Amino acid sequence: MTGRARLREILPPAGAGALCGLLAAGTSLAVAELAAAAVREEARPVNAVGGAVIDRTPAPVKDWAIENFGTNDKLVLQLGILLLLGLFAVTVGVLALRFRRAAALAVLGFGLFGAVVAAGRPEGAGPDALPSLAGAVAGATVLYLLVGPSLRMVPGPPGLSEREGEAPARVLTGFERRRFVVAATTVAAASAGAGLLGRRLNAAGRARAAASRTALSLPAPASRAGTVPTGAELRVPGLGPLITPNRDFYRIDTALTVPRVDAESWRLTVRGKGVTRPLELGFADLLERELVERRITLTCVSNPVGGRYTGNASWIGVRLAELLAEAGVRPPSRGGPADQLIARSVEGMTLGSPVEAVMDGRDALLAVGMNGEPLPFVNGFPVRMVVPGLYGYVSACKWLTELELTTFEEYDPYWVQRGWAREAPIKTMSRIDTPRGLDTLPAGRVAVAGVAWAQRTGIDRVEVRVDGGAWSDAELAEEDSVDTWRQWVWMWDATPGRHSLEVRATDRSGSTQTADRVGTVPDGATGRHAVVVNVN
Ligand SMILES: Nc1nc2c(c(=O)[nH]1)N[C@H]1C(S)=C(S)[C@@H](COP(=O)(O)O)O[C@H]1N2
Ligand SMILES: [Mo]
Repeated sequence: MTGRARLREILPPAGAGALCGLLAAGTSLAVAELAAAAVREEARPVNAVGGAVIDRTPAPVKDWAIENFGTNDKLVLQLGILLLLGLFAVTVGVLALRFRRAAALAVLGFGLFGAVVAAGRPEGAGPDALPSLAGAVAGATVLYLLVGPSLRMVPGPPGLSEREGEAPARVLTGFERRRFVVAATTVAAASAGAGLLGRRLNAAGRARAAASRTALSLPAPASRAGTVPTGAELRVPGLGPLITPNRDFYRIDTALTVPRVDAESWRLTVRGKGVTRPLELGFADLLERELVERRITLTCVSNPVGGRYTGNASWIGVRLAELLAEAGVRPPSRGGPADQLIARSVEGMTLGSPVEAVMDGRDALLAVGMNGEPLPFVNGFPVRMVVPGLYGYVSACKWLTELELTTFEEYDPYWVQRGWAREAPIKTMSRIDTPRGLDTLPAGRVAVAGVAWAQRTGIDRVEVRVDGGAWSDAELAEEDSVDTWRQWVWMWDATPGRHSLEVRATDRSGSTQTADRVGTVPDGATGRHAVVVNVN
C-alpha cells in the first residue's frame, strides 16, 4: 500500500476524532458559560486559568507583557489558553478513537484541573469550581458518546492492508458516518444553544450593573477642587491635556473580566486591628457623607521611564481618613496597633497601604467619581481608593469592598507576595511628550515639552539638555497642586543632524531625578527620559 493511500485511509477517522474532541471542548465551554452565569463570570474556566497564570507570572515577565502587548496582554493570554485547549481537544479526540474511556477521563481530569485552579485563586471560593466541573462532565460525556456508537471503527475490506500479518486497516462505514454527522450536528447545536443562553444570562448581570451606573447622579461635592489655573495648561501641540480624559486613562489590573458591580448591592466593611466601631456601608450611605473633589495624578509602578502608565484625573470621593477615624482607627504615630491598611476588591485583589500615610492629612479618597462622571467600570465602579503619592499597586484598589486594618508583619498583599516592595511612594519623574523619539523635524525653533510629577512634594524645576551638553531650565507651567503632574516646555534652536534630548526634574524637597537606571521591580523605575530626533 502506498503512503498516500494509507494517509487517505487514516485521515477521515482521525479528522472525525479531532472533530469529536473539538465538539467536546465546545460543549465544555458552553456548559461552563451557563454555569458561570449561576456563580460569577470570573469562574469561567478560561478566566480562572488565565487569572491563575497572571497570579503566577513573575513581576518582570508581567512587566514585559504589559510593555509588549499593553492592555491587550489579557486578550493575548486568553487566545493562548484557547489555542492550547484546542490542541488538547484535537489530541484527545484522535486518541479517543482507540482509547475511548481514557480520553473521556482525560477530559474530566482537565476539567478537574480547571476547577482546582478556579477555587484556589486568591479570591477563589468553592462555587468557583462549579463551571469547570460541569463543563468537564459535559465534555467527557459528549466525547464518550460521540466516539462510541456513531464512530466505532470497523475493520476495512480485505486487501486494504497489504502486508502480511498486519491488522486490517480500520475505516468508518457509510452508515456510521451518517449517524456520526447527525450526532455531531445535534451536539454542536445543543452546545451553541447552551453557550448563547449562558452569554445572555451573563450579559443580563452586566446590564443591571450598567443600569445602576447610568441611573446614578453624583451629589455636588462640598469641597471643590476649583478651576484649573489658566497657566497650568500649556497647550503645546503634541503635549497632552492636563486632565486625562477617561477614555485615554491607562488601565492596569489583573481582571480578565472587568467586574461589573451593581451599586445598589455594593457593600463596604471596615474591620480589623484597632477598629473599635466596625462599619458596614452601602453606596447610598457613602454618597450621604461629605464629598470632596481633588485632582490627583495616579501612577503605576510598572511605568517605565518615559512610559504612559500615569494619568491625571479629577476625583470625587469621601475622605478615607475620616471614615477610618469614625471606625476608631488611630495611626501608629498616635498609638494605633495597625500599620497596614488592606483594601480588598470584589474579585479578591488585595492592596496594602501604610495607615500612617493615608491618615497624615493628604487627600486619600474613597473615590466614586472620575472627571465628572461615576467611575467607569474599568477604573473601579462603584468605589475605588486613590491616595496621592503612592503607586497604584499599594493604594488605588478598584472595585473596593473591604478595608482591613492589620500590620505589615502579619500580611503580605497580592503584589508583595509576587516580589514587589511593601511600601512604594511614587518617585520623582519627568517625561518628554514632544517631539517623539525618532521624529524628523525642520531646523529652527522647536518646542520640547512634557510633564513631570512628584506627588505630595511638587515639582520645583525641570531641565533639558541636548546631546549630553549643559542643562537648561525649562519653563514650568503654573502648578495645579502638589498632587498633580506639572507641564513644562523648553524652546530649542534645532540644528541639522541627529540629536538626543534629555530631561530631569527636581522636586521641592531638593532632590533631582537620578540618572541611574533601575527597572520597575521592586518599587518603581528610575533614570532619565531621553529621545533621539532627526533635524534637517
Ligand atoms: N482590584 C484591583 N485594583 C487595582 C489593581 C488590580 O489589579 N485590581 N491594580 C492596581 C494598579 S497596579 C494600578 S497602577 C491602578 C491602576 O488604576 P487604573 O486602571 O484606573 O488606571 O489600579 C490598582 N488597583
Ligand atoms: Mo500599577
